[in-house]
Amino acid sequence: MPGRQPEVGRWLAKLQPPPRLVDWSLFAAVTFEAASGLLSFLGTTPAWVPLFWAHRIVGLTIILLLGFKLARVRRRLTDARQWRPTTLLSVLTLVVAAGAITTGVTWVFGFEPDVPYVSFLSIHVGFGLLLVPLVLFHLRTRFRPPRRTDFDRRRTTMQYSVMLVAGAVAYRGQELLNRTLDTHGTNRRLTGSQRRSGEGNDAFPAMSWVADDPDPVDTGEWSLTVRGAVSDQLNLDYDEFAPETEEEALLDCTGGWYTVQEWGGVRVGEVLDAAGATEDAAYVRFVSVTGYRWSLPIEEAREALLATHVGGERLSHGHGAPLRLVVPGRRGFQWVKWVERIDVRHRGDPAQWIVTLVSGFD
Ligand SMILES: Nc1nc2c(c(=O)[nH]1)N[C@H]1C(S)=C(S)[C@@H](COP(=O)(O)O)O[C@H]1N2
Ligand SMILES: [Mo]
Repeated sequence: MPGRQPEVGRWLAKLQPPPRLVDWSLFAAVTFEAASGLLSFLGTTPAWVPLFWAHRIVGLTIILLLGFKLARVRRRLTDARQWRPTTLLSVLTLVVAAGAITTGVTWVFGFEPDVPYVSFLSIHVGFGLLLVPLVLFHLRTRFRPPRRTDFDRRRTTMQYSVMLVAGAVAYRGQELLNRTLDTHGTNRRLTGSQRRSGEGNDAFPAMSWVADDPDPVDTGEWSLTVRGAVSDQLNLDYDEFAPETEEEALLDCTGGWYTVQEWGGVRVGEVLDAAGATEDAAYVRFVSVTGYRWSLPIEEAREALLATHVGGERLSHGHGAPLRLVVPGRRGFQWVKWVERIDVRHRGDPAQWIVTLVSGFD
């Protein structure tokens, strides 16, 4: 079909923002992706849906922006005489960007290639986080802020609207394709996590956030300490935890899977009442034998469960025996396993964000 190619070319050229704007948009998009990706780790409820959508759409526009950029700098990469030391950094940035995009796209199509030690989605997260400093360095080596002339109210608005709409259409298309082909990619909840079905310990993976991997805890020697803003500090043995409350709750891991299980245990509220939490207590912190910890506002903590059982079975070591936290409505990383201490406190615990990342490294 003669004449077709130039037609598409002209069309794309119209869509293409000025070079400086493309570069800065890439930086903005990558930063947005890292921030929204990290923030999405907290999301579990329908209120979070717009964030997940934004992450998908902006992620897909990066493909277009990268295309513009590559078309422009192609010769700097293919012509060896134009290589500079910073070219290596540029190539590395490109490779990492391609890694983030392919793992993201692979993921939404429901493929989960088996990789040792980590979940496939974590590789996407790794690429994404690496990309932010790389793009920042890349931008620094050729720092040229956008100028007024780069912006044209009508043209710029048109270009960015088309890119975002293209991203949204591509994502919708992927959803429809997934449904038509009936891939695993359809079997997900709003966070993108895929279902693990079945009941009990073997129905879902045992996950550690980063490096937590304690030896099995001897229930005979274990006890739960409750201390802090309480009238009576407690030391509770395993026998005191008959699984008197049964509750169905959904565990959604940021590694990209979820499971619905029947958890058996004791309400945190009962333990707090037994210890006599003081009037001014505001937060409850759950601490693992590994040092891993998380805090919840006391009202929410009261409703949480200290579980000894899952699907009618005693918890296995991997799932946090003898005792683990079950907090419906919170992402999996906050469901502390191998709990050995509860601190009743007056304030929250910002350091928990660091502690969960480094606990388990000796
Ligand atoms: N002490 C401790 N608790 C932990 C973790 C951990 O690494 N250490 N990982 C969390 C993460 S990321 C998830 S998704 C859930 C997984 O629970 P599971 O191993 O029973 O599937 O436990 C959470 N509790
Ligand atoms: Mo997780």
